[in-house]
Amino acid sequence: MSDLNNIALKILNNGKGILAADESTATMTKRLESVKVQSTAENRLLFRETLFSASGMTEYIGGVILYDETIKQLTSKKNKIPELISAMGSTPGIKVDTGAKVLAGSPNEKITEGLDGLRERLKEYYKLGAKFTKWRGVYNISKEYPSKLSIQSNAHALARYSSLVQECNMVPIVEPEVLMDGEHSAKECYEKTSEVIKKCFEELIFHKVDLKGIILKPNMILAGNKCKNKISNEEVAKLTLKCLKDSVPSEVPGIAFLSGGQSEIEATENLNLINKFNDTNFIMSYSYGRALQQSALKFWSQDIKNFEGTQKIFNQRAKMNSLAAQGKWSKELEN
Ligand code: 5MM
Repeated sequence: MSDLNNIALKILNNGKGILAADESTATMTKRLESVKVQSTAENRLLFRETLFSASGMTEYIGGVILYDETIKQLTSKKNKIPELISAMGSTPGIKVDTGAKVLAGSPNEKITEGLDGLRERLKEYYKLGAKFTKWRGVYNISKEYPSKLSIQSNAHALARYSSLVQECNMVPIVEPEVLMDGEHSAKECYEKTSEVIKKCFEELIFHKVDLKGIILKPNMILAGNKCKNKISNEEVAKLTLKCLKDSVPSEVPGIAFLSGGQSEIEATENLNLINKFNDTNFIMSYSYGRALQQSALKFWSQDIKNFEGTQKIFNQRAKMNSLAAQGKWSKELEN
């Protein structure tokens, strides 16, 4: 087994998943302001350090995706953040894209940037302790979107990123996120997501990426948030599995879903059903941002020094998702 495959498995094995704490400063500011906390570097660190030192990290979180600011910050005890994460038994990772920008030629769509100088930045992150990385391509659905141009150019960027990351001995998380914003049906989400993922793998293979050494981070198949015809959680799980079985090569060791704006419980319930019905060899786990942090952030904002209370809430969410990653969750366990 290759080193990269071992890292991917260590992150996702035994019901573990990923904490996506890689919000850029702009996004983190929105999150903090939504709970009326000032977005200073100290407060961003305080919240994140509170989560990273929670006991749930050891049991349920196999990897943490950091943002550039965080990976360079020191904890209150003057330790390096990646060292804290490793000491908790988890694996530090880093978001390396520089954000989604307007796509020239199709101004209503986005292309993710960050390839220039990436090889040098990767070496720096590796030295700082990162063992895996993340890059997110974003696609919106409407009658004419995502366009072929957006599907092709984001897949190309994800593949170039992945080959550079593997060259630097880290595991790339490949995140093509088809957004849930809009009126589209689940069927449209299924079709567009399948097209997006298939194109990503076509490019990954073309760029000679070792598929055993990546983690795929896709969206689940959901009806748009403004669609009148919602589907059941069982249908979400079945369609998601059907889409992935059909578009992901069997060498890929693991799939870690993003939550994409689902509520905490919805994201847990859907993951649980996916695992109950899972008839593939893929590990199906989580790489949640909002669905792991929302309640903890709300509680923390009431008293930013209440570490234990905040950690208790985070531990519970992490535990519920870990059970869901094994198909062992039920609603009753939430109370
Ligand atoms: C944590 O949020 C990440 C994006 O941050 P920026 O928009 O500030 O770059 C995001 O990539 C995240 O990792 C995934 O979308 C998963 O997060 P959710 O909240 O959808 O589970």
